[in-house]
Amino acid sequence: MAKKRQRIILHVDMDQFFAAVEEKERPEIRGKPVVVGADPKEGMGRGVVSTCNYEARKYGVKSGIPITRAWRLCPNAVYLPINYSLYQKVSARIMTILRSYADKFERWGLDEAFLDVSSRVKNFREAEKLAQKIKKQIYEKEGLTCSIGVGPNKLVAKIGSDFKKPDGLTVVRGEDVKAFLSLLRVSKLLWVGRKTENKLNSMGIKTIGDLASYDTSILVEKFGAAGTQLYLSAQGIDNSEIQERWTRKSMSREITFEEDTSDSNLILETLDAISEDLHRELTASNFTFKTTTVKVRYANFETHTHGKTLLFFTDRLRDIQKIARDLVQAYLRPDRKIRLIGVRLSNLFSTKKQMRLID
Ligand code: TTP
Ligand code: MG
Repeated sequence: MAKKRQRIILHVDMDQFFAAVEEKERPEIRGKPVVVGADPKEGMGRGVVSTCNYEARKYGVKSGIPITRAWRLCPNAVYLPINYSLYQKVSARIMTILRSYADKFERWGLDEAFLDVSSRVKNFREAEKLAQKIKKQIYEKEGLTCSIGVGPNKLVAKIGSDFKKPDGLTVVRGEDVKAFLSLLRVSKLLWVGRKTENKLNSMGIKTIGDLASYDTSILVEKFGAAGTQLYLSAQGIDNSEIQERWTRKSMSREITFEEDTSDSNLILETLDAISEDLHRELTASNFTFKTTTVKVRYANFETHTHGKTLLFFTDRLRDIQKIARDLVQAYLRPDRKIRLIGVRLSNLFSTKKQMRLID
């Protein structure tokens, strides 16, 4: 009788992606700390850091912190605005390379992807060689490094790619999964956010190993259905498939205010209304989504976008509204008037097969 074959999954994550692309484009800034995001305006700027290179991370700069804080931490860094169209072009070329190595392929945002290579390699040893080959090809073609995790499922592969960064390669065989996960902090499990982490810590659960040996019934009592998910993840169990998504790219709505405004109530209410609108379109066309991006244009036409990608597809209105409200917070300033706000949902997945369109 044929034994069910173990899957072999790769997760590829580009290193310091936006900053690395910028360094590639501008040899003169190589080796310097580079911060990509809002304009720091000599410490008076608004908005956040999108990403920065490892040189800048040494000073404590990281994704998501206010640009003013980055400026205080590292005034000598090279500050660059986000050049999405450039990153999109580079991303598309990288994704084409990655796709060619996979039986099943799932792109995740601009700089990550899952590859199911189960039928292309015989074992983890060969998978490791394949991963090296992929790293080499991306480096030769694009001059960029990435980190790769190889594991028996998406969960382990994803944690693996983050394990040794930059330019890392981490291979975790099925039999090593529990030992590999056990010493990592619970926050490495992707759906453990700050709140869940605090709650787990207060229960004495710090590492994934602590979680794995915890009483499941108490987890379910405290976290509901998510408790079971937490427990399974802690065991390194994840049966989710790599999903090729043949889908529309995005749907979006934006509104220009009658009069430029800094009234946060008005702005948040408008954002809720846009979210409702999008939610109607989403459900009417049977889509779910993973990425929410808000767009803010100030009175002087300075425009910012900021996005968040969830681990799972959702179509709930409250997810759209909550994420959009969270994302817009960084741009609400009593002293700055907003001209336009918008929301875009992307990473869409059609729940109706016949409606899937070629991406
Ligand atoms: P990440 O893969 O999280 O970060 P990174 O590639 O810059 O660095 P690392 O080496 O740690 O992987 O995100 C990919 C890109 O997405 C990143 O280059 C910029 C963008 N991004 C934002 O715009 N805002 C954010 O809050 C984050 C986390 C990323
Ligand atoms: Mg990355």
